[in-house]
Amino acid sequence: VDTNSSRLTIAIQKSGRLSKESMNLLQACGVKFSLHEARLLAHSSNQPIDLLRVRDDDIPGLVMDGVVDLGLVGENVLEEARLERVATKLPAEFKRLRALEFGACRLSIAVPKEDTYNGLSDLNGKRIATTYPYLLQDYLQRQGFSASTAVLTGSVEVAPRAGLADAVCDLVSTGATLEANGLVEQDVIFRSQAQLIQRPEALNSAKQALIEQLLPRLDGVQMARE
Ligand code: PRT
Ligand code: ZN
Repeated sequence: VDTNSSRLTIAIQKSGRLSKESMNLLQACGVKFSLHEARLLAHSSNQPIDLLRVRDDDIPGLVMDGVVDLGLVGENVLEEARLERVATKLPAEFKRLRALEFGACRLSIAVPKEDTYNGLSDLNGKRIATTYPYLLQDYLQRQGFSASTAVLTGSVEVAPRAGLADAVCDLVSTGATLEANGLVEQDVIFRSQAQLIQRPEALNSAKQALIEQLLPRLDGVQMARE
């Protein structure tokens, strides 16, 4: 990827909950693609735009390091990456262009339904399984509590039953997954939706002009969907 070129590079999730809506939104903004499923990079056929299709977890870093110009990613992944990069002294700056109207979910603390729960103080000194240790610890610290974390990148909801943790801090949309695993949602610690972000340094004038042409279209598309 050459970010000095006049082609605008946009990172989107390759396959997952945000992929389809990310592609649909770009297409609705008049950016045409013919996707070869396996390809990392897809060139637009009608605009000087390239799509980089990666795991969602890679998108914040690619934007913050200036490897790509724009990224579409969930606020949860974005804020987790930002906190981690601040803690590890990596570049953590970016520009937020728009909140996007998809990918809505919340990050919540949930406990086994047979456990009584009167608030976060009940988890003091206990262990919480999560994929988002920085968001969780940031929240606990701000609330004045402390708990240890068990970091799992998948199957968080089975951790209490497996004896790995006392509670979970996981993404929820309908609540069906928690319910199916005998967990009760207690505290919402973070609300999320997809975001359009830009790398921190100014772009060359060709790219800047392209963005200024895309944003009003995006606003129009989002307005029409409301
Ligand atoms: O492979 P890659 O790393 O790119 O994908 P991924 O598996 O990490 O992410 P993916 O595709 O599952 O989710 C991408 C983004 O979608 C998340 O980072 C959120 O911003 C957003 N999103 C919205 C969700 C959900 N809703 C959601 N419900 N991400 C995950 N879930 C999971 C949740 O973890 C739990 O397992 O769905 C389950 C709960 O759903 P309900 O409906 O049962 O409550
Ligand atoms: Zn991911």
